[in-house]
Amino acid sequence: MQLPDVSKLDMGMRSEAMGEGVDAASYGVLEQRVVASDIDKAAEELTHLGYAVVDSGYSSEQIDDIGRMFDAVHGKYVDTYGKDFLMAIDEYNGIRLPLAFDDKLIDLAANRRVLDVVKNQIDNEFVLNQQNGIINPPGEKYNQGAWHRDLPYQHFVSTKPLAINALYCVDDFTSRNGATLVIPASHTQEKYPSDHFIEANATQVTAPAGSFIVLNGMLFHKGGFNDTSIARRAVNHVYTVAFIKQQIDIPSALADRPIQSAELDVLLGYRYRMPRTIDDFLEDRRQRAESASA
Ligand SMILES: O=C(O)CCC(=O)C(=O)O
Repeated sequence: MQLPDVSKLDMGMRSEAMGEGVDAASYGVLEQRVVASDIDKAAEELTHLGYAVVDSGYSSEQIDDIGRMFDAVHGKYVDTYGKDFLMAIDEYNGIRLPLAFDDKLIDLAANRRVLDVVKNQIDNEFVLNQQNGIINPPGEKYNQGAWHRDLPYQHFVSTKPLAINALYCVDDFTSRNGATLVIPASHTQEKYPSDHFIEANATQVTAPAGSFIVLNGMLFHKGGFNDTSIARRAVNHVYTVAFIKQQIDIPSALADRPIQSAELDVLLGYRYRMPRTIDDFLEDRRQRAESASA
């Protein structure tokens, strides 16, 4: 029996994975998790570490299109709400619910690979709670550059995830342009960790444009400092169990326009709107009973 000499473990290297070729020999193991697909791999990482990188499956043309769409939507957003106003409320480096400005961003929120991972993590139906365009400006602080959970002000641990984030990388996420930092496994603890723990364990997640950085919604994370001359752009999605209210009422923001698929009806929250009256509640029950018996 050969035990590692702990005095020789380099404590500064804990965030670096051992990588391929690691000797996986073990003893005393009766059960091992089986990973048969990319979804299983992401699920295992999400469960243990709280984060995983998932490829969107988009072509380079599609990735470039999303980049152009992002800039066009930011332009419309600033025209609609005004640069001075957005700057005054620290909202200039973002876009709230960009899909309300361009339907193609609904497709981004409904990316098949991401939805399959979310389905794996959240039992039962889930809704898109929010979609936010994020701009990490060069050489400046911005509103996502401080540690937070995407269910902020919450200090509990749940046995099953209630929220999963998928941060789409519009641009390459590199250490120089401030790729997202995470505190691994912080979704498993109620409290925000100590400064010591953060310094020793914070990990930067670099990923090419077209990837999604998927997080447990309770994992502490933040954007890094962008030390280049070009903004780093992203689109964050938070998917939650349906009983958590959406950040913005998405069906209202889409002016209640009809949605052509049952999956989007659920995802965008049309199936889970808060009934305003008892009559509305009972009518919703009637419709559910009718579709269940159809
Ligand atoms: O900009 C980033 O990398 C992090 C974004 C973020 O923290 C968020 O959208 O919640």
